[in-house]
This record gives sequence, C-alpha cells and structure tokens, in this order.
Amino acid sequence: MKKILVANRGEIAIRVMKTAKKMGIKTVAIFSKADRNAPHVKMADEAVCVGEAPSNQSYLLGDKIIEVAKNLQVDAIHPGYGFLSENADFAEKCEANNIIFIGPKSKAIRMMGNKLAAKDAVKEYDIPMVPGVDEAITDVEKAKIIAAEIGFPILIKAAAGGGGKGMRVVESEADFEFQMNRAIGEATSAFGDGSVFIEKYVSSPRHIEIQVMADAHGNIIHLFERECSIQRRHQKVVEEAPSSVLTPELREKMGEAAVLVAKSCAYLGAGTVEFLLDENLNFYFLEMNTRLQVEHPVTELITGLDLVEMQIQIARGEVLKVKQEDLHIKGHAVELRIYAEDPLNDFLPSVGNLEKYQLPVGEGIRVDNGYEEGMDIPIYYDPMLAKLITYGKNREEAIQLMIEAIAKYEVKGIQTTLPFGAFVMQHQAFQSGNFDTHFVKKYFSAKIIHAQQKQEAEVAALIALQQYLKDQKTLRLPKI
Ligand code: MV4
Repeated sequence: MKKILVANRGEIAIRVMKTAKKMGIKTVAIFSKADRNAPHVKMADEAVCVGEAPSNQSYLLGDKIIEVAKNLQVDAIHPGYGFLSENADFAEKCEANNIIFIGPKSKAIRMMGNKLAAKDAVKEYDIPMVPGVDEAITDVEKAKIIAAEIGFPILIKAAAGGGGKGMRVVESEADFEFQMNRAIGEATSAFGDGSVFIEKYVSSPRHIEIQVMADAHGNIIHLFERECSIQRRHQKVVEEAPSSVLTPELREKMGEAAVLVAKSCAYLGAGTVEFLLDENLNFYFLEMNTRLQVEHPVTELITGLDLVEMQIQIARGEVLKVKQEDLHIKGHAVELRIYAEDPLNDFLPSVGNLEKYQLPVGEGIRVDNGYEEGMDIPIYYDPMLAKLITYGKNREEAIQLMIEAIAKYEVKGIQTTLPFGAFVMQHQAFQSGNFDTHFVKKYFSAKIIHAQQKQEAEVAALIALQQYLKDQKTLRLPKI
C-alpha cells in the first residue's frame, strides 16, 4: 500500500495522514472550495478539489472521489468518520474499482446499519439484549399488546436509526399510537425507511462501548471500553477510558460479547460495539458502529496502540500483531470535544474567524485538531474544532490535567464548548463517577457557567488589585 486517499476533512483527516506518514505511505487529500486553505490540504502529498462547500456537493460525492483515486493511482481510501464511512454502497464501489476501502466489508456495514438486521445477526450468540421485539411493527393493536407485555415505559426506535433520531419514549398505552406515528414519520423523513421496533426503556443507563479489531484471518480482539455517557442531545461531549464502574469481570464479559458481535457479521478492521449499562450493572447490546470513532484516542492512550496503524495493517491483509492476553489497561484518559458552539446560548453554532487559536501543550496532553489561527470556521460541516485529550496514571490526574489544559487553550473570535468542558470536569457527579446519560440535562444550565465566569473574573480582579498594591509599595521604597 503506497498511497492512501483520505476521504474526509478536519482533525480526522489529519489524524489519519499522521499515521500514513509514519508508515511511509503517501497521502491524497480531497477538499471542498470552502476548505482550500485547510490544514488537512497542506498536510497531504497531493490534494484535489472535489466540489462546492456543501458536503453533498463535495465530501459525499463517492463516485467523484473514486475517480480521483483512480486518476492518482491510489491503493486505498480511508473514510474517517461521518461522510462516506458507513456507506455500504461506497465501500462496495471501492472494491469494484480495485481500491481497498479501509474498513469492514459492505455486507457488515449494511447489516449493522439496520438495527433489526443487527439484532437478527447477533441472536444466535449469547449476547444480552434489551427486552423487546426483533421485527418491525406494522400493526398498532398488536404492538400495543406487545408493549403491555414488555411493560411501560417502552421506547420506539427506528430500524434505520442511530443518534436518537426517530426514537420516542412511551409512558403509557394511551400515548402509544400517537408516539408510534411520530416515530414512523421521523424515521421516514430522516432515513427514507419508516420501520420501527419496540424495546423496554432503560431509564438511567450509562453508555459503554467496546472497541474491537478484527483481521482477515479470523482473529478478533477487544481493546476494552470507553465511557460515553456525558452527551447532549445525542452528541457526545466527554469520553473516557476506562470506565470507573466496570469491574475486571464485567469488562471481560462485555469484551467477549463485543467480540461475538463482530464475529456475527464477519467483521473486518476497527469497530465499536455499543452497550447500555443499567443501575444494576446489567449490560445490553445496542448497536455496532462500523467505523473508527471520534473518541478512539482515549483507547489509544490506555493501550499504547495506534488504531489507524492497525486499520491499515488489517487492510493490507496482515495478521493482528497483538493477542487479547497481551493487552492491559495502563492509566486513564479523558477526551473533551471542542465544538464551535456557544454554551451560553443554547449551544448555537458559533461561526466566524479564529482570531486567536493557541493549543495547550505538555506531558499527558494530546490535541487532535483540525484548525489554525486566522481561519474562518465554515458553516457547512460538523462544528467540532478539535478534541482535547489528557492522560494520567489515574482518573483524578487525567481530570486535573484536563482542567489545566482547558485553561491554557486560547480561542478568540468565536465561542466554544471549552467553558462547558470546565463545568463538567469540576462537577461533583462527574468527579465521583456517579453519573448517567442524563448528566447534562440534570445539572447544566447557562446560568451556572455565567456564575462560574463571574467568580473567575472576581478572582482575577482581586489578584490584579493585590499586585497593584504590592507594586505601589515597592515603587514608594526610597532609593538608596
Ligand atoms: C436506549 C435507551 C434506553 N433504553 N434503548 C440513544 C441513541 C441510540 N444509539 C440508542 N439510544 C438509547 N437507547 C433503550 N432500550 C436510551 C438511549 C439513549 C442514549 C444512549 C446512549 C447515549 C446517550 C443516550 C441518550 C438518550 C437516550
């Protein structure tokens, strides 16, 4: 594999190219007109403009991207996350054009992309699932009977869904038909597929996911868990590894279950198996994400592995270099996603010019970043600017380092979620590890950040005053 095209932008395109360079592989960037001066373009050995700013006229143009890859004699395409990464048709077209898609086979992508098909595939293995139905509901009356059997509250989910779209909680039978119709409507408009199914609603879960890696020779390993419960409207904000609630026994059980999920779809490459964990530490398989995830760095830090390097080795047909028994968790890593959004204004996108942009540096601090000072933030794409990741010998150390790194991260010109990150890191529920997916809803309001910032301003004023008085004293000293 001599040349890889990275079909993405921002921090993940840079992240992939970094490893490609390390491995002596040439890189090709693609970019839209809005990104012609973006850092990922400068980093690549070659770069090709694939279209207009909107992603459906550039980064999502699979055929065009394959054409570019063929013209430049590219051996493989890395899709990153988002965009074409979970597009089974694109993966198939790559193969048809003799270009390696760095990811699983299209069949696995398709299977895991449909939640019902995924349930069907894993059914043959002993993997715990939330009580519910395993087929699309079509008959409301029949569905009501099933719902009553499962017991309210229940959750209606879209088969083609993910990210919470088309999901409705139903508290009672009286509310069932109305919510079901809304779920079908939402699913139809979002995915063009109105199939929905029912599950028992787990009311206060944690979101724990297991990283898996599978080679083309039948070897599948797991790289432990990531805790991703701190999220806002299905957008993750903070992730960490390991989770502070898993025991070694539970970790092993969940890891084994994740490996079986990968086995059930003949998985290849890096994947993530999502589970819900209830208050009693029962875990349930939710879905499998068939891509490298945003939060993969926390896994890299606690295992010492380069996940992109492993993806590339697997795509080249190599045997996994590490065995399950070789793997051990070392230390603790926390990741904060930094979005160009205003936490004081309902997280509205904050576009503009990055007048000042200085990243924190230091031991245990990693920043996976996609922007630089002076750039305009385009409105067309995901608002995530960077990921700030800290690593320490234990959780307390990683959190403390994160608080310091947030303070050292300098951004002017736009609003970011950095103050929100500081809020999470300093919160007692987060620090104690006692939280679930409702953390943000339960504890956060813009008022709290206002109060925090006012307090910080007061402290700063006091320090300034103290210094002023001290300086005056010094200045008044008579000269000898
Ligand atoms: C659930 C659930 C409770 N019970 N399923 C949200 C997105 C999709 N991946 C699955 N999700 C959920 N499924 C049952 N049976 C709660 C959620 C959920 C959630 C899951 C993970 C992380 C954050 C979440 C926020 C709200 C709801």
